Amino acid sequence: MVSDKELILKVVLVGDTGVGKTSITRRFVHGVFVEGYKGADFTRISNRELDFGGRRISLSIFEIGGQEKFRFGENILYRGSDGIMLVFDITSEESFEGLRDWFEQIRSSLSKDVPLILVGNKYDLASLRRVPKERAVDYARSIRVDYLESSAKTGKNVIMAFYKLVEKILSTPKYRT
Ligand code: G3D
Ligand code: MG
Repeated sequence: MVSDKELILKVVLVGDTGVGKTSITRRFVHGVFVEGYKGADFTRISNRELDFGGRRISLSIFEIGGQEKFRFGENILYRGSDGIMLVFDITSEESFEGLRDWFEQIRSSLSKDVPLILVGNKYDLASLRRVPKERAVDYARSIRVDYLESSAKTGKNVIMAFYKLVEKILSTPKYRT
């Protein structure tokens, strides 16, 4: 039976505190950037509907709070995830180094074939860059994921990052039509 039922996908943003998970999500959901918005880095959920090649999709966007990094082994917050956006800040080497622990946690919590994308945020601050693009590209290659640089401030590549992730999710056997 053909159904026009909305497909609900759970996507999760992870990365150290301050990398811009909330700002990326706000940019994507509300189209705005709120300067100097000091939100606590808690786990949050928001939603956005989108049309993907005629398919109605409702994205449940989870931001996993920075403090969750210190939980070792399986983390139930990932349960049911369809895709993961691994975020760091290109002006913070520490946030890039932090990816290792996040990646390990994802691997302990989810099956290996859950789609993942790596995002280097704060591209508008490229003059303060601490993580050379080649380094990020090399890392992305080593974990076999795509790499994008975004700015929640200007909006660059924010929609693209979500679309690329959704595209990857929809190409997995679970969702392929
Ligand atoms: P988090 O949810 O990952 O913890 P936030 O990160 O979204 O709260 O962002 C942390 C800080 O980085 C915020 O600044 C926010 O405005 C800033 N930020 C997020 N994305 C960008 C970006 O693309 N460019 C620039 N220039 N700044 C960004 P404050 O000052 O509130 O700490
Ligand atoms: Mg946050």
